[in-house]
Formats: sequence, structure tokens, C-alpha cells
Amino acid sequence: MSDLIQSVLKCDEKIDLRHFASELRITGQQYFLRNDIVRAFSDYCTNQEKPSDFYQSSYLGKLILYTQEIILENESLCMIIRPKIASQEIFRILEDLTVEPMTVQELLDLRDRLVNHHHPHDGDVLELDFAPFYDYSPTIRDPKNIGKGVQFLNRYLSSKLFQDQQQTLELLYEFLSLHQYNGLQLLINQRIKNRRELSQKVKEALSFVGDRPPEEPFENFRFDLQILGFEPGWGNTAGRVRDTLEILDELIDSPNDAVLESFISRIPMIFRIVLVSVHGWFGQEGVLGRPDTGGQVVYVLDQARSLEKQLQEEFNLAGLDTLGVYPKVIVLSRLIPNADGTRCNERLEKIHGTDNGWILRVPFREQNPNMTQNWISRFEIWPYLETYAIDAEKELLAEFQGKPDLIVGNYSDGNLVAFLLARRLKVTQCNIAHALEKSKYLFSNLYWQDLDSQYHFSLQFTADLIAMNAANFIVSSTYQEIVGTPDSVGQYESYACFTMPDLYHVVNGIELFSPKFNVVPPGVNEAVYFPYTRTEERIPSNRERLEELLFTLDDPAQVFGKLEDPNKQILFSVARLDRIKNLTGLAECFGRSPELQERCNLILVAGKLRTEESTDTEEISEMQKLYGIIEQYNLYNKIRWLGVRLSKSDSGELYRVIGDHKGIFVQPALFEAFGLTILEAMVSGLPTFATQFGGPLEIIQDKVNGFYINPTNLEETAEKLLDFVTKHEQNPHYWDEISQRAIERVYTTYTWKIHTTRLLSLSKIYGFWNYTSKENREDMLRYLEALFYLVYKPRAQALLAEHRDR
Ligand code: UDP
Ligand code: LCN
Repeated sequence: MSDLIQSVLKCDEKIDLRHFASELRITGQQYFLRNDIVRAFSDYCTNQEKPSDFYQSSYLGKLILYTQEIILENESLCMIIRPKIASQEIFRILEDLTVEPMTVQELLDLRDRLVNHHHPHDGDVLELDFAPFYDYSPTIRDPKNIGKGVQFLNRYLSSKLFQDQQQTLELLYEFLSLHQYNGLQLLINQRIKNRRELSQKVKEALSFVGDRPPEEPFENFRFDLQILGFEPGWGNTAGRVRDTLEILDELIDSPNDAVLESFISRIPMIFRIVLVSVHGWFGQEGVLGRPDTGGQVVYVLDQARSLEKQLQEEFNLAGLDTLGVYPKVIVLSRLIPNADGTRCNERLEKIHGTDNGWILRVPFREQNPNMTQNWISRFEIWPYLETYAIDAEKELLAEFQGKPDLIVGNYSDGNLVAFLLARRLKVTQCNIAHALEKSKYLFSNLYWQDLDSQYHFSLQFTADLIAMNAANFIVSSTYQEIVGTPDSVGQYESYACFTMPDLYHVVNGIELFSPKFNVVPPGVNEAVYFPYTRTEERIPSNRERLEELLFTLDDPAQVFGKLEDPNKQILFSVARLDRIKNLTGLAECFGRSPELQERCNLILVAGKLRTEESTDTEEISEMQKLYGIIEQYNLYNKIRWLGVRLSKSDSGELYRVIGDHKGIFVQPALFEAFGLTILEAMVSGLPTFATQFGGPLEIIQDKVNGFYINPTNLEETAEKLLDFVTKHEQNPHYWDEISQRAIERVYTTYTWKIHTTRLLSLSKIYGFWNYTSKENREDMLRYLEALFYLVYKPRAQALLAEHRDR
């Protein structure tokens, strides 16, 4: 990159650079983010009447293309350049155009100076650096492969492991001896005394099962195998036992990574799983659409169901179900005594559609009844989590009658609790972020001191650093959640280097190239969300009731607005009334376009209608804004705003009714980490227009099975919608083609079956890796504990004191 800067400086373009810098200076702004830079440069090119290809063909244009941030200070200009995904270079360009590379430390000091929080005379600020702890593990080289951690790890591990055949065998032998379920020995017993015997007995067992009919049940020859040294877990029939033993035999004789993966994936290692989801209203009915309760709840419940099912299938194939081995999945959430009509005040609730899936709710301790009796915003719950983890541990041990095999955290709070639990119980920890707030709120770290009274980011970001580094593996829904796109920084990437002025500097917050990262997208509940064309599975009375609710019902308690002409093309959206979900942006786009209003109706489903129903300031302000837009553009006869909380099955049918009317789904979020509503709409068969900022960019293939929109560009969004409406009018098959491809996209790529198969295989392989490499992460975990006790805990206690005074 410095070559590119040098090229700029060696030619006439240095004059442009100087001019451009002075134009930036004139604005009076000091800190420029990517959008500002691109806009300012394009204005500069226009004002200077540069040729139209200046952006692409000049060195300066290319440099600007890679520049993420510019900071002006006195006479110098600091450029933060992202030459490729997940890397950063920093330069200072002085007034005389000399260029100096800058260190991360210098950059963080500069940022502190910018907000007047740099006090070098008072000593240094705490510097956090996790890089040294990643020395223990291999790192991926090509950024393209980030997020494919397990494949990489498996290949690496295999090549290392298989260099020494004796050692491999020894490890396999030890590993296979470990497995038990409630005192029932699995896989091999003490009759196989060492690695040599393992290899030999596998061959004997193979010849024994090879002589039996493949379909013969395992019970028939269980005790013959036991004498040879083999216990249950290899298969439910002679054929399946033979297949599994053959894989092991191949692993012993001619090991390779694919064989290792298929063998480990078959071994019954995971029986009990905890999914931690603390904040929000966690329930199965009447909770969606409330503040802090959205996709995460849907995701965790569907995941729990699917994990149980997948494990049952696995145990069945392994021949364990007949021996009383069954999976148990617990969603750990908080018990909210004042439950506002939900079941969140119940300790235990069975998860629908499971045999042994439960929601276990543990209350926050009575440290402050005013707070702990009620729902608490996710931004406020930090002081209660440590004691919560201690109490939850006891309850989990009692419920499981033992330790879980895997702990999955969800969101910053759940991940912190997962860390505390995994540390105490010595269990594999998996992190799932759903949404990292750091990149959602612009400058949230730089101005944390101004925002802390409302958002407590100092606690949240510290919790994030602890949990993401502690986790054995991290599951993300998309690639860009980890490292963004060529233009934008990823959510995890934003933790790599940042300042929390006066609190700490993070110089290496997370190793993005670590194989701990794995992209495993979620699915959609196929029993609830399915194509509108499957009429035989739909219930006509529900369809009629929802049809009425959507188009004609005149009930001010549930609906606002009356459609003058219900036959117009429908634009449909479902979301919570969060600012970032931007339903108001969609209404504004509709309001500003007379042509859209002429040809379409807008139907919005949001949890609520009335400001009195909410205590959440953001939600109230979004409602007020929506009323304001309806009034301003006089949309009363063109819009329907449904303030209803739908049951799961109604929510599925709602999309299908929109499909019956050949409607369009629009997801206008300013940023969407993933976006489950997009999957729901697509699998229902709705042509979907979704934000280009975030996960939808990976779900949808633009113009193939859906469309991208830039929700900050209202005119362009309106044009794209109108273009579709026109094409649909001109070509009767257009809507159907997009609809069909949307359905196919979900079924081929976004199912829970694909997700849980992958998740379980990951959990086992990371478990095996931890075991065989005797991965020594104790140094890192100790460092993280210090961070927890010395930074997190005092701040959490201060917040608790504040809560007590409220
Ligand atoms: N949802 C709902 N009612 C509402 C708002 C949302 O049932 O009033 C559901 C929606 O169908 C989806 C989930 O909540 O299943 C929202 O998930 P998404 O990932 O789109 O967004 P999040 O709310 O998690 O940011
Ligand atoms: C949180 C979000 O903001 C959504 O984008 C995701 O779809 C949801 O969680 C489930 O992961």
C-alpha cells in the first residue's frame, strides 16, 4: 500500500491529494468514515472536472478506494487503509507530503486526542493484546478461507497427527476409551488394553460383523462384540457397525483428513447441550416483537428442536436409543417474575415438538427487586450475570444429572455466561453473536463515556472480548459477520483494534485468521414457513381470518389505516419497531413516491400500535415517527399498520396470504446482521427486496432470487420496487420465476438440518482437537479472567449501585 501512496506522490496526483485534503479540512470535520470519504472524493472529482474514469484509473482514486478512515490533525492527515479483507495499514501524511507509517498504538492515541482523552503525562492506559495467546494454534493464510475453520483445522491437525502413526494410534485409543453415558461405557472397554490391540481387534470385529446379515440388529451380537472389547455406539445393525469400524480401520492404516472427519462425526460424544440466551423475553408464545426479543429467540428455539432431532437420529443409527441413551437440550434463560402475560415467570417449559427439550429459567438474584422482578433492557443486565451463572450452574447440574457436553452462548450476555459456565464446568464453549452492537452504533467505542449511562458499552465490549477469545469455536451466520466485505469492516473485525478512551486500548482484540471461526447459517422452521402454493397444508379458516386482518378488518385496537383500493400490489414488511429495522424509512420511501402510492399499498406488521403500550424509548420514538410520516404524506388510505403479536403459525400463514396476492416483501434495515424474516419471506415464495447492509447480501443473489436495496437511498429503492412492479405487470411469469428461485435458495442452503449437522460435527471435531493437541489455553483464560475481575466486575458493581439508587 505504501507503494500506492508513493505512486500518488511521485506524479501530478500529489496536487490532487493536497487539494482534496484541504477540501476535507474546510468542512471543519476531523474524522471521516468511508461513506464521507467516498462522497467527498466524488464531489472533489466533480468540482475539479476530473475525467469520469479518474476514480478507477488514477493512483489516488485507487488509494481512496481502500481508505476506511481519514483523521485530520493539525497539519497532518492520517489514513487508515484496508488493502484487503481483515488487514489494516496506517499512514500519516505530513504537510510537506512526507509519509510515515504509524503503529496501532499511535493510531489509538490519535483517536483519544481527537476526543480530548489522551493524557500522556498521567501514564499509559491499559493495553489489551490477545495475539500472543494465538501462537498455540495454526492460523489461516488466505482471507477467503476465514470462517472455514474446521476444514482447515482438520487438515492441519491430520497432517501433524499422521506424521507419527504410533502416536496417532495411541491418541485414538485413549480418546475412544473416554466415552460414557450415565455410567454406560461406550465404544471400547478395558479388554482392549493398548493401541496395538486396538488395531488388531478392529480387524477381528470387522471379520465378525462381516459374516452377519447387514440388517441384523445390534442387540443380537452386543455381547459377542463386548467380549472382543467393543461397547455400544458403533451402529444399530451389523451393516452400520461394519461401516463405522471400516472407517476406523482406514484411519488406522491410511489416515487422511476426510476419514478423520467422517469418523469423528459418527462418534457419540454429545448428549447434553445448553443454549444460553439470557436477556429479552424468552418464550414460545406472545414474546416476539417486544424490545430485545426477536430473531435470537426464533433461532435458539429452532436450533434446540433441530439439535434434539439430529441427536436422536444419530443415537438411533449408533444403536444407542434402545439402551436408554437420549439427548437433552436446555435453553437457559432468565426467569422474569413480572411476566406481563408471558410464561417467562415459569421455571421450566417444554419446547414444543421435542421429547426432551426444555426452557430452564433462572431468576436474577434479588439484588434489587425493582430491577430483577421485571424485564431489563439488554443494555442494563450486566451486574446480574456473574451470580446468575453460579445459580444456573447448580440448576443445570440438577436438570442434567451431570455436566453438559456443550455450552452455546448467544449474544454478548449469553456468551459471557457461557464463558463463566464453561470455565467452571470445563466444557466446550461455542459463541454465537447474532448481532455485535459495536458496529451497529457508530463511534460507540470512541464516545463510550458519553453513551455509557444509557448503553453501558464499556461492559458489553469487555464481555465480548472475553467471550469471543475464550470460546473454543465461534459460529457466525455469514462470512461478513466476521470480516465484512471489501468495502466494509466485519463485526468481529471491528474488535481487532479500537480504543475505549481512558479505559483501555485494544491492539489485538481477536485473531480473525483463527480456525475457531466457522460460518454456519441458520435455517427456517419448515413446518411453519413453507411455500404459499402448498395449499393442501394450509388451513382455510386461518387464511380467511388473516386475509381479513391484513386487508379489511376495522379494529383500531389492532390496525391503523384503511386501504382505499386493496387490489393494488402489496409491499409487505415485518419487524420490531427498532430504529435500525427502519420500518419508518420504508414508510418515508413510500410517502415520498407518488408513483409507488399510485400502484402499491404498504402493509407493515410491527408488535405494537400505541405509544402507551411501550416503555422503550426507541420503540416509542419510532412509533411517533411512523404516525408523523403517515400524517405528513397523507397515507391513511394506502397503508395498513398492524400492531399485533402473532402466533407462530399465524406468522407463517401471513406471508403465504401475501403470496396469494403476489405481494413483495421488503426488508429495509439500516443494518441487518442476518435477517430471519428474509428466509421466512423467501421460503414462502415472496420476491424479496432486502437491505444491502449486512447478512442479506449473502442470503440473496441480486436479481436472481431476490433484490438488494440501499435503504438510505429512498429514490433508488422506490425505483427498484417500481421496476419490479412494471415487469410483473408486463410479464405474468416474472413474479413466479423470482418466487420459485427464492424458495429453492432457502431449501438448498438455509435449512436447520444443514445447520445442526454442521454444528454437531464442529463440536465433536473441536472436542477432539482440544483433547489430542492438549491445547493449552490456560494462559489466555487466566488473562481473560483478570479482565473479567479487574475491568468488568468493578464496572458491573458500579452499575448495580446505580440501579439500587433508581
Ligand atoms: N417477528 C414476529 N413478530 C414481530 C416482529 C418479528 O413474529 O412483530 C419475528 C419474525 O417473523 C422473525 C423474528 O421475529 O422470525 C425476527 O428475526 P430477524 O432475524 O429478522 O430480526 P431480529 O429481530 O432478530 O433483529
Ligand atoms: C439478531 C439479528 O439482528 C438478526 O439479524 C439475526 O437474524 C437474528 O439475531 C438471528 O441470528
